[in-house]
Amino acid sequence: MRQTTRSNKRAPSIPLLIGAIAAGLVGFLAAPVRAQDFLGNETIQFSEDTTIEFEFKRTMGANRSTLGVRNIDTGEEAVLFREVTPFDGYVPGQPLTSSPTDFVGTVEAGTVKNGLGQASQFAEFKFKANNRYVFYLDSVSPSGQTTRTFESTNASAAQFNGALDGGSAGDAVGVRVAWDDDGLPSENKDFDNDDFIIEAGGYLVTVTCPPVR
Ligand SMILES: [Ca+2]
Ligand SMILES: [Ca+2]
Ligand SMILES: [Ca+2]
Repeated sequence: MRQTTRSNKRAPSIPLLIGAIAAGLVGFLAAPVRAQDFLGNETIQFSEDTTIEFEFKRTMGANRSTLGVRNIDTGEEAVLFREVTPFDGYVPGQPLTSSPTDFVGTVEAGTVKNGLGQASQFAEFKFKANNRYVFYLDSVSPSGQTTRTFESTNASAAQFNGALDGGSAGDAVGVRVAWDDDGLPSENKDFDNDDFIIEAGGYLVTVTCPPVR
C-alpha cells in the first residue's frame, strides 16, 4: 500500500530499505521490500546514495553527549552534533544541583556544535547506497568518569516519530529522534527521551539524483 500511494517521481530519490534487509537479504528481496519513508529502530539502508539534513532541537541532560551515524559495514563514524560542554552554564568542578530545565543544552549558548565544529543546528550526512547504518549516542558523565554508548536499534534509547516526507506534526518536522542516555550513572534510569533530540526530513537533499520536484 505504501508503494502504491507513493509518488513515482519521489520514490527514486528516497527509497529507504530498512529492517528485513539487515540480514543480508537485500539481493533477494530488493523487489518486494517495501520502500519506507521513515527512519526507525531498524538498521538504516538506502538503495541509492542519499544525503539527509538533520536539525538539532535540544539536549536536556547533565551528561556531555555526542550523536552520530555509524556505518556498520565499514565501521566508519560521523558526528552529527556534539555537546562540547555537558550543558548550558556548566562550571567545571561545581557540584550538580537539580535543574528546572533538566540541564538544557543549546547551540546559542555554545554547548552544542555540529560535526564540522560549527555553531549550527544543521548537519548533513550522506548515506552510501547499500551500506547499513545506525545512529549512536555517546554520553560522558559530567565527571568524565563514565562513558556510555547507545545505538538507535535500542528502542529504549532512541524513539523515532514521524516520517521523512511526513511534513510537520505538532512542533515536530519530518522524523524526530529523541534519545535517552540512561540518566546519570548514580541515578535510577529515567527514560525521559529528551537528552538529545534531532529531526530529519523536510530538508531532504539529493546529491546523486535530479531534483524530485
Ligand atoms: Ca533528560
Ligand atoms: Ca547534556
Ligand atoms: Ca534521561
